[in-house]
Amino acid sequence: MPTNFLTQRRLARHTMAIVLAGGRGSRLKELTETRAKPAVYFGGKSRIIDFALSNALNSGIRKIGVATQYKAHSLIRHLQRGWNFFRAERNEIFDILPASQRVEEGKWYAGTADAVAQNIDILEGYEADYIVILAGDHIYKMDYELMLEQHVESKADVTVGCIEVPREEATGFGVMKVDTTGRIIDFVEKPADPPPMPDDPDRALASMGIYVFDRKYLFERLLEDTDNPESTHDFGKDIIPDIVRNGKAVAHRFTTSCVRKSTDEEAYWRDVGTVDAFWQANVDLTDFTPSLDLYDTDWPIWTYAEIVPPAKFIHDEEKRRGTATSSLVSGGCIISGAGIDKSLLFTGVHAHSYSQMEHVVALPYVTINRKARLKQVVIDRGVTIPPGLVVGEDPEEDARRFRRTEKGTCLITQKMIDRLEM
Ligand code: ADQ
Ligand code: ADP
Repeated sequence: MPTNFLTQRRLARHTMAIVLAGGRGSRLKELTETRAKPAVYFGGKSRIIDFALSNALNSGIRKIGVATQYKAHSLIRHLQRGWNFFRAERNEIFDILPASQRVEEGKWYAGTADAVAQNIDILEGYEADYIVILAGDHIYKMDYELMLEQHVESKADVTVGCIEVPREEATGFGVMKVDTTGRIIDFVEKPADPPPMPDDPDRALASMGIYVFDRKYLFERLLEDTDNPESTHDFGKDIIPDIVRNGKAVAHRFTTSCVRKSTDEEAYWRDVGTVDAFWQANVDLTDFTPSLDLYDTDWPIWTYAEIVPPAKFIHDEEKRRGTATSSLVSGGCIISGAGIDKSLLFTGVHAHSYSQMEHVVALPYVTINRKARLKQVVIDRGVTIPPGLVVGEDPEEDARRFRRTEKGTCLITQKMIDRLEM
């Protein structure tokens, strides 16, 4: 098949994306107490799932299903508000596929493969030739067209997106060995002792949980898997290892070149699955040149955003300057006589006079009252920080009052604040 722009466009047009967004994300602690991980806020304006969805859209895919299960309310509301512009008249589909016991009473989605299998009848109606399976919980920009093209050229049964990671981090991933042609010859899900890359003992090749299949092949495999009592009905644990053993699985390496004209310096892919990783990835955006470029007009990240007034910075009555340096400040924020550095403020944050913040990630509609001093914290949506609260200076005190990680990040929720005041 010739590899030209037109061919690729045609592949994307005949492809559906299924975004798996039902997982728990329990390592994000109270941030996922009421919302699924894909619905967690990221980067000042977006939610985590917006990255996978924007990648699909920017790659030319116009048929998308999102499988939801755990604590889906805020996720579904976000999708309805932000992703409702697909039109059946243009042969476009955007479906929310909640676990709804469609196949059998009492049967929720058992694993990721089951989340797709239970919707086969709906997905048949999409009339797509190829299926891209995506996770709704990673931050990255990737052109899936290039992966589709490789899939078709290599005549693989499955093409698995993969990236090099430090070997000690690979225990949380599916880890593969590939031959010189890129064919996967071994795949182990979450190995205790990950096999290293042949040329580097400190690195391993990890699955990104992104898979391309021919639709017909996948649905046949899923129906077989549904009938298999030994299977846990999971892509990483069952489907992929089985194809590696009995079929043809090929690795697609994610590198910078995957996004055309991108200014990103490295292949950026983050699982913001812990409070530390979440805090770090958000604070990284305040760097001089962050590895993730959110200002790239060639690869926009679409989201639902409220219409709010511009951010406002005020000298207060005592002539204290409201300033934010090396920071991202969203619309609707009011910084009044407060000093903010290397922080990321989502929509509608109000910081009052004499408050100081450094390395703070404040989710929408947080209020920081006078004289509060905060360092290395994540503040959940809608929290009111009381006047004079100090966080980030006394580790023991912080650990008693808030969710403090070993690396020193504090997560603050309204419940924790209410407990302080009792
Ligand atoms: P995990 O990180 O363990 O491994 P998993 O829990 O399988 O990921 O979740 C993958 C995606 O599916 C997530 O977006 C999650 O929200 C969603 N999901 C989980 N259970 C679901 C369910 N029952 N219904 C709907 N959606 C569900 C996987 C692969 C590894 C790979 C990593 C990369 O198994 O091989 O390395 O992803 O992060
Ligand atoms: P402080 O930061 O000193 O505690 P406030 O935040 O209450 O005080 O008010 C300081 C200034 O912030 C006000 O004088 C006003 O300019 C601005 N401000 C507060 N609320 C609003 C608002 N809703 N719209 C526009 N400006 C506001």
